[in-house]
Amino acid sequence: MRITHQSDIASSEITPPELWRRRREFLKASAAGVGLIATGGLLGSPGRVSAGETIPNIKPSPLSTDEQQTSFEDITQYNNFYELGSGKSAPAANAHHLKTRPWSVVVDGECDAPGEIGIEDILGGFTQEERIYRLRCVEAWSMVVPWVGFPLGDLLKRFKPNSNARYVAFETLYDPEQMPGQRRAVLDWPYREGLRMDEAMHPLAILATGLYGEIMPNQNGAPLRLVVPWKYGFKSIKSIVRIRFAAREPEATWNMLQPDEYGFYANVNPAVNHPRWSQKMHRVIGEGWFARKQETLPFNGYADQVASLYSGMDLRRHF
Ligand SMILES: Nc1nc2c(c(=O)[nH]1)N[C@H]1C(S)=C(S)[C@@H](COP(=O)(O)O)O[C@H]1N2
Ligand SMILES: [Mo]
Repeated sequence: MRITHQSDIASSEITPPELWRRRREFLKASAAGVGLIATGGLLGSPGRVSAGETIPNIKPSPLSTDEQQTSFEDITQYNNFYELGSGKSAPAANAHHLKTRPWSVVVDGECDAPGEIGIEDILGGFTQEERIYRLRCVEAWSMVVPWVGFPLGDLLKRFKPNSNARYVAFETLYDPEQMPGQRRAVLDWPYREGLRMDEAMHPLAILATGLYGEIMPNQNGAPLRLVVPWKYGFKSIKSIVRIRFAAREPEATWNMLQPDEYGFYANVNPAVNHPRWSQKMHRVIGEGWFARKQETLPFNGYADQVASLYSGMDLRRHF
């Protein structure tokens, strides 16, 4: 696998982190040709893989739930992805605007080996597993998704976080041309999220590259999105282009917008209600609007594995 660390690159080729977004603009403007050749080492090859293609050699994970899986149709037609529109069906309708090849993720901040990794190297360089997790939205609905992905910690370790790295910050692509929702200030773009370092290193936290055995559909956060099964869905940031190790708690989009409604931790917690509705029960997508709601479990059912991360913390205050 090829990870381009900043130290491996001739100094003339190093792109200061604050310029990476502009380089993307440049690449887009210059179409294939010259731009890609000039920065080929940084971005990796523009592969042909796209949504709908099968991901080879997927290993089943013992960390999966055996609950009834939500249909592919519901998972890909009922989405939250404000960059592609604010209704549940808008992301699927606008999915074709998003171009996911070439794609790369910059990893920098408090680490000894900052750099950049292309999506082909992410797909080929980490063992892709099927992890069936329930995704719980703060809006009190859930679905069970057979994700394809790998532990987030496996990728983070390659960039050698240093002892100041207490948090990990994530950013979604900012490109209003591809993301029609970003043409309006619905949210403070780019979408940002963060985890504490120990949460990020927990084996249940994954980076997902697909679902139902196939390359991730755009509306679900292609080509790479976070999935943190013990937290509300808004933590699971989509279409990631930057990961930054940080000393302080990073900004998180919904938390900044409405801090009394969306906490930084956002652990699934039936005992702490959203100010406008209860979090005790939730609707299961696919069971129909009139089906009985399900009881929501602390940490979305993963208390045995993750509750110890929060020992000594007041989870009503740090919701
Ligand atoms: N970049 C980005 N990531 C995002 C969102 C978003 O609007 N933009 N919505 C979040 C919310 S609120 C939820 S519930 C999940 C939904 O994921 P799904 O559409 O794959 O079910 O994505 C999360 N990740
Ligand atoms: Mo959500």
